[in-house]
Amino acid sequence: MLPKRRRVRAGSPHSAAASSAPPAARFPSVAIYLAEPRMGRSRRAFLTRLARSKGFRVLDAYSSEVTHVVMEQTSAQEAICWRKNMDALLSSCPQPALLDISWFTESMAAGQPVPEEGRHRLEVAEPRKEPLCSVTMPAYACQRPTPLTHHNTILSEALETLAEAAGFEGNEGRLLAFSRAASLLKSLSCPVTSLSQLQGLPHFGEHSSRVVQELLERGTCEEVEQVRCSERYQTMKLFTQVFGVGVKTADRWYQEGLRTLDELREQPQRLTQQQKAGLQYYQDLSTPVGRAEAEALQRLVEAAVRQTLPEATVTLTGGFRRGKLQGHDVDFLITHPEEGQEVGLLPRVMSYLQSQNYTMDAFERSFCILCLPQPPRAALEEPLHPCPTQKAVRVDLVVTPNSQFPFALLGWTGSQLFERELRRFSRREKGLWLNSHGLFDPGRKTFFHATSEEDIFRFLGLKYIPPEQRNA
Ligand code: DCP
Ligand code: MG
Repeated sequence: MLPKRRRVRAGSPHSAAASSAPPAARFPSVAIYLAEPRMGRSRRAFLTRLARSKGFRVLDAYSSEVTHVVMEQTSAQEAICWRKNMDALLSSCPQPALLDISWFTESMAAGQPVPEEGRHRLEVAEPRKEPLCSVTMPAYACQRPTPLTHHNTILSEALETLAEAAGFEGNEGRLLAFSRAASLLKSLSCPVTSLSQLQGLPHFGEHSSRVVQELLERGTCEEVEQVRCSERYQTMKLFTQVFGVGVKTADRWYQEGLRTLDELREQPQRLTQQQKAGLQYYQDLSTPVGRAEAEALQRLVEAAVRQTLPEATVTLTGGFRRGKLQGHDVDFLITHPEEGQEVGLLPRVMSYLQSQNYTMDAFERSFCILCLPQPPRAALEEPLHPCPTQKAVRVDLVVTPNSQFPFALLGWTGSQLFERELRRFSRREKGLWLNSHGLFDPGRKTFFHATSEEDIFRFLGLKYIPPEQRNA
C-alpha cells in the first residue's frame, strides 16, 4: 500500500504537480480514472500527480476513454454499482476494468502498467457475502435473458439431473422446482461461490440450496451421484431416449423387469410402429445432430417445399434457433405468405421426400425420420441412392398458416421451460391464454393479431428476449 500521507519533498510528485502540463503519456493504451469515493480528494490528487510523473495518463473526469478505473477500499459489488451509475451518464458503454488500488501501486513500483490479474480485479475480488442478484432477478424465466453458455454449469446440470429423475417418477412439482432453480443459475451473470449469494432468489428452496451447498463445499453431491448411478435412472433414460417412448411406457417396461434395448427388441408385438423405428435407428438417433447437419437438412427440406409450393418458406426453430450447436432433432416451421395456401402442404412435402428416398419413416403429421446422406465418399459415388452412407435424423416439420406464424415461431423455438414459463406468466399475470396458435383474451373473447414475436412480447408487457437468450 502507498502511505496515506507523505511529506512534501523536493522532487516528489507534489512538486511535480506544481509544474505545468503533465508529461506526454508513455502508455497510450492505458487511461486511468481514480474513483474518489473512499479514496478522498487529496489522496486522489496525490496519486494522480504520482502517476502522471511516471508517464501514466490519468483522466480527471470519467468518460468513455477510460480503460482502467482504480478504487480503494471498495467492494466488488460497490464497484460494479458505481460503474453502472457512471455508465448511465455516458452515451456509449465503455466497461473499463475495475481495479483495486493494488494494481495501481504495483504499476507505479514497476514504472509501467502491470498485467491485470484476478487479485487486482474488483469483479472477482472476494466471495460476495450479500445476495447478489435477488433484487434484479424476476421470477419467470420469460422475464430474463438466459444464454446458452453460462457461469454455473456444474450446479445447473446437477439440479437438472434431479429434475429429470423427478420427471421419471411422474413428480411434476419436483421436476418444475428443480428446473426453475437450475434455470435461475443459468441467468446469473457470475459464478456462485457461496450459498449466501442465492439468498432470496425466487424458486431456490431448501432442497436445491442443499444440493448447491454440497457441490460448493465438496465438488460433488451424493444424492445426484446416487441418482446418476441408479439402475432406475439409467434404464428410464435409455428407454425414454427411444423415439416414440414416453415416461409412462418406459415406467411400465421397467416395472415389468425390462432393462435393455435388446429385451425390447425381443417383444416386437408390444411395440408401436414409432417405437420399432426408434429401436431400428437407435444408434443414429441417439447420436446428437450437429449444426452442419441441421443446415444440410434445411436445404433438403427447402428444396422439397419449393418443389411443392414455390412461395412457401422454411424456418429453423427449436434448439438450433437458440444457437445450440447440437440437438436431438431438427425442428422446422413451414408457412406460406398467403393464408390458406399452406393447407395440404405437409403430405405433399412428405411424398416428395419419399420419392427422393429421403424418408425413413413418417408419423402423425409432423414427426419423421429423414435420412441424411453423409457427405465424404459414398455420397459422391452414389448421389441418388443415399442408402449406404446415411444417417437417420429426427425431423419435426410443422406447417402453420401465416396469421399464426409468430405464435408458432415463439412456441417452437423453446426452450421447453421458457415456453412453460411464458404460458404460465400469460395466464397468471395477464389473464391471457397463449399457445403456438395464438394469444387469447378469455374476458373479451378475442385473439390478438401479431406480425412478429416482438408483438407478442409487447402484448404480454414483456421485454423482448431474442432466441439465443431463451435457453432457460
Ligand atoms: N416444445 C414445447 N413443449 C413440448 C415439446 C416441445 O414447448 N412438450 C417446444 C419447445 C421446444 C421446441 O418445441 O424447445 C422444440 O422441441 P424439441 O424437443 O426439439 O426441443 P429443443 O429443440 O429445444 O431441444 P433439442 O435441441 O434437444 O432438439
Ligand atoms: Mg429440437
